Amino acid sequence: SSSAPVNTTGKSDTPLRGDYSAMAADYTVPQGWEKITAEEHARWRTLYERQSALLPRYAAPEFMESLARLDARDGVPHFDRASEVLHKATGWTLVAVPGLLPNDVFFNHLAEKRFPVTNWIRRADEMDYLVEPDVFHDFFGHVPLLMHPVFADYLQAYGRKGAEAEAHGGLERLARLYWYMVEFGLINTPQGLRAYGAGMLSSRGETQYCIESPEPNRVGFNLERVMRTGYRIDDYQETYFVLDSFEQLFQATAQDFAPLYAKLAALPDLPADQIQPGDTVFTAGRKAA
Ligand code: HBI
Ligand code: FE
Repeated sequence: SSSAPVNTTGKSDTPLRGDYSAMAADYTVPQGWEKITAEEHARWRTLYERQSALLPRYAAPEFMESLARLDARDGVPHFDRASEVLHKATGWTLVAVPGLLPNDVFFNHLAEKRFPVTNWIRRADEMDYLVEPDVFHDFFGHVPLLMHPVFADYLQAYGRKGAEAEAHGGLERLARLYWYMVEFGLINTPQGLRAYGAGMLSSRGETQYCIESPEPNRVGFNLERVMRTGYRIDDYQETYFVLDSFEQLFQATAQDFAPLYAKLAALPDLPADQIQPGDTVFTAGRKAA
């Protein structure tokens, strides 16, 4: 159903910013790299340098290693050139899109190892926060981990779950899995917790908050717990989930989700600001303590 793109930002009255007029049936568009202005490249460099300064202290090592291989420091990356590097690493390629896509279109791209990257960059007055993902969120936030074989395989497996979720009323649960474990995931390392989620690492404030703040809960990843926990789209997360490894996340998608959706349909949702019995607690947030 390639209907008008659903604005998944949760703000139904916010018109989508991108230009959806010239898109293909799969919502892809030309990137238009040659039309990017020097000012936009400079905005990219500002965002890139600002976030890169935070990575050694806050980011998972796998994220930093992969970002370096993408050679994206000098300006907005040329997606086709980046796709050559990415394809060698994990078989994925990037496709340019005007912005948020309907769930079915988005899932289908992931299932076929194509990552949709928005083809516009935020305005100068949106450097710290913007409602919809732009090229900096999508590329700087998401593409580095697509270079990591296990995480890349997880994301393809996640995409393949899309049709099943649509058929079994599991879309919101699958969206929570993406939100908590692709956008806002933490991973445990010998040096302590580190951020790998795209939503954190493309945001100066949340990169620091997710590791340093006493406010949020930080609890061990558990598939059912994540699928039952609501989330907010317009503020820092109240709970972050922690992986032991990316393998753990990949294994979680190895199972059939249909019986899980049926089981969870009979259980109440869980609030995002509470610790639950059975949680593996890394830190109890200020509210929950
Ligand atoms: N579209 N371009 C784009 N990027 C996303 O990350 C995205 C999307 N559409 C839907 C969506 N994410 C989430 O609702 C997923 O959970 C499906
Ligand atoms: Fe994202």
